Amino acid sequence: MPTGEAVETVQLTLNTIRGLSMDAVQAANSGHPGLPMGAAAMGYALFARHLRFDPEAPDWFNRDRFILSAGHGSMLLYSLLFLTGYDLSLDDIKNFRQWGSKTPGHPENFMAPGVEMATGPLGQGFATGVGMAIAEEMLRAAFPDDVGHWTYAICSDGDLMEGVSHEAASLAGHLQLGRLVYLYDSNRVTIDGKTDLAYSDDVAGRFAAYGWHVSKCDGMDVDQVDQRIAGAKGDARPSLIVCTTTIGYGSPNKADSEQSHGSPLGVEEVKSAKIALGIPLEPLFFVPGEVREHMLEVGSRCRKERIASENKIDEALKKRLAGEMDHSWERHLPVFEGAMATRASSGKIINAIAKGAPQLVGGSADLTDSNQTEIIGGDTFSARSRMGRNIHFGVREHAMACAVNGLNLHGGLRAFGGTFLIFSDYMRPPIRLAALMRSGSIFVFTHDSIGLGEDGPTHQPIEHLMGLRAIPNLAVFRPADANETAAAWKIALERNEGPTALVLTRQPVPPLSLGIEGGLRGGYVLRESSTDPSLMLIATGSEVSICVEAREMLESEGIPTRVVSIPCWELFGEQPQEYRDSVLPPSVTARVSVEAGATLGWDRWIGSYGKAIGLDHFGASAPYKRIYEEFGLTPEKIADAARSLV
Ligand SMILES: Cc1ncc(C[n+]2csc(CCOP(=O)(O)OP(=O)(O)O)c2C)c(N)n1
Repeated sequence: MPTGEAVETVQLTLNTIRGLSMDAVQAANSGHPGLPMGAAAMGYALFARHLRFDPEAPDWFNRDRFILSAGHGSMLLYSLLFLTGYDLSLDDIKNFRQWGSKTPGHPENFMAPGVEMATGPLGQGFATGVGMAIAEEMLRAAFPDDVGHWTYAICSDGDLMEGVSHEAASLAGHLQLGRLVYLYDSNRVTIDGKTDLAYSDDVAGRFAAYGWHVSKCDGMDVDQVDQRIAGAKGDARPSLIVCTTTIGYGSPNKADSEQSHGSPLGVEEVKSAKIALGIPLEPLFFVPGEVREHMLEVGSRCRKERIASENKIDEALKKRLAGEMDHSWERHLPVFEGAMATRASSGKIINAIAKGAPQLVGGSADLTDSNQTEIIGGDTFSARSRMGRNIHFGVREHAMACAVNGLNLHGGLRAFGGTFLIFSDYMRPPIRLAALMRSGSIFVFTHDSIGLGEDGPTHQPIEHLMGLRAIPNLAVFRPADANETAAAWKIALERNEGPTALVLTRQPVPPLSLGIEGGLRGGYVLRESSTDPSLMLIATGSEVSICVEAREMLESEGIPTRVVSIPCWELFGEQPQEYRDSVLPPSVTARVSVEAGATLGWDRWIGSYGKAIGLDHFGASAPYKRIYEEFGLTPEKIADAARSLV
C-alpha cells in the first residue's frame, strides 16, 4: 500500500473515477458509464498497489502491461491515466469521444500514452495479452537481468463469452503463463440484460480446467482485490480473479441493470448518483485535491525502479527494442533454382532471417509443415522451454493472430503466425486490429487458391485476397516466385507500422524475376514486350507464370505484350504516379488481369476497357492443373481474352 493511502482517500478516489466517468459520458451524450463505476475498485487496486508503470515513461520496456479488454469501459482507463499523471489532461477527459481528442470512444494505443492496445471488439484484449505474456517469457529467458514484468487485464462477461477468449485461455493454461493476471469484472449484466439470458458457464471451473489459478473476491473491495492479485502473482499458473461487482454502482435507479451499461445515465440520474456517492454536484468533472495528489504519488511509485532499469539495460536488448534488425540475410539468401512453391521459398527465407535475427519468432496453428514456418533448430516454446522460438498455437487461428499482435506490440520481438489462407477468415478481427493498431504483425498464409487442388472448395480461398486488400494499412503480398517472396519478407520486416499478409502457394511456381528489386516496389514490368506494348497482362502469384506463357503465344502472333506483376497492391499504389505510369502506361488500355480469386476490384489496374480473369464462384476438388483448365486459367484462355481486346 503506498504511503498516505488513507481509507477515505481511497474511497474518494473511487468516487472520483465514477464521477468523471458519469460526467464524460453525459457530456459526450454517449458512452458506457456502468463498467467504470462498477470496476473502479479493481482498477484502483491494480494501479495503486501492483501495476509497475511510470507515466513519465509510458514506453518503459519493463513496465507491466495493462489491457482494458472490455474497451467500452474506456473511461475507467482514461480516468486512471489522467489521475496518475500520464500526458492526458482533464480537458481530454472533458473531450471524451470528440473529434481529435486523445480519448476516443474505445481506447486506441496510438492516441493516448499508457494505452497498450486498441480494445472494443470483445475478447481481443484478453487474447492479445496472452501474446504479451509469451513475449515477456521469451525475453525474460533471454535477458533475465533486464526483463521481468506482469501482464494484467480487466475483462468482462462479454470478453469471456467470446470464443477467442476460450482459445486464448486454453493456450495460456497449456503454456503456464504464470505472469498473466486477469481480473474478471463479473457484474452479470450485458446489453440485453442479465447474463443468465445466454450464459450459465461455471467460469471458475472452466478456467481451472484450462490450468489456470482461479480465485474469487468482492470486486468492490479494494483490499480484497489487492490480496487476490498478490495471491495470483504467487502462483505459477495464469490467474483469473473473479471479481463480483455491481455495474453502474452508485446509480440509484440504474445500477445492476443493463440501463447503466452503454448510455448516459441522464442528468437527473447523474445527480442522484452523485448525491448517493457523496460527490459534489458542482463543478462537473470534480477532482478533489487530495485525490489528485495521492494518484500522482501512485504514478511516481515506480520511477526510481524505472530509471535504474533503463540505465542498466543490456545493449543487445536496447537494439532489439529500437527495432534494429540484422538484414545480412538479404546477402545470404539461398540461390533459388527451379520451380518451387512460394511457401517453400518462404520457409527458406524465414530460416535465413532467423539465423541473424533472434527477435524473429513465430509458429502456426497446427500447420507447421504445410505453412513451412518452422525455425529449424529454434526449439519449441513451451512451459518448460522459454527460449524456444517456434510457437505451436494449436488449432486456434483466432487466438494465434491475437497472440501475434501481442508479441509484436510488446516490443523486442518480431512475430509471425501461419495457417491456410482460407482460415484467415478465422483471424480477420485481429488482422484488422493489427492494422488499426499499427502493429508489425506478420501473417503467413499458404495454400492460397484453387491451386491447392484436391482439398476442394472448402479449402480454396476465393474472396479472401480482396477481403484482405480492403483492410486499410495491411500490406497483402502475393509473390509470383522465390525472389518476390524474399521481397515480401523484407517489406514485412521493415513495416513496423502495420501488418503484412504473405499469401503463398502450395503448388510449385517457376522462377521468373531476376532479383528482388521489382517486388520491393509492389509492382513492376516482369516481361517487356518486343516493341511498344499494345497489350498488358497483369497478374499476381501463381498466375504470373501463366501470363508469361500467354505472352509467348501473343508475341508469336505479332501482338507486343507486356507482363506486369503486382505482388503487393498497396505498395505499388504508394509508388509515385510516374513510376506507376511507366509500369502501366495509361495509353495502353488493352489490359487483362489474371488472379485465381474474386475479380472485384481489379478495375483499379485494368481500367474500364480491361478484362478481369478470375474466379467469382467456388472452386472444386481435383488435381490443381485440371481445376485451372476447367476454370479457364490457362495461357490459351488468357490469350483468347487478350485477342478480343486488341
Ligand atoms: C465482438 C463484439 N461483439 C459485440 C460488441 C458490442 N458490445 C459492446 S459491450 C457489449 C456487452 C458487454 O457486456 P459486458 O462485457 O458484460 O460489459 P458490461 O455490461 O459489464 O459493461 C456488447 C455486446 C463488441 N463490442 N464486441
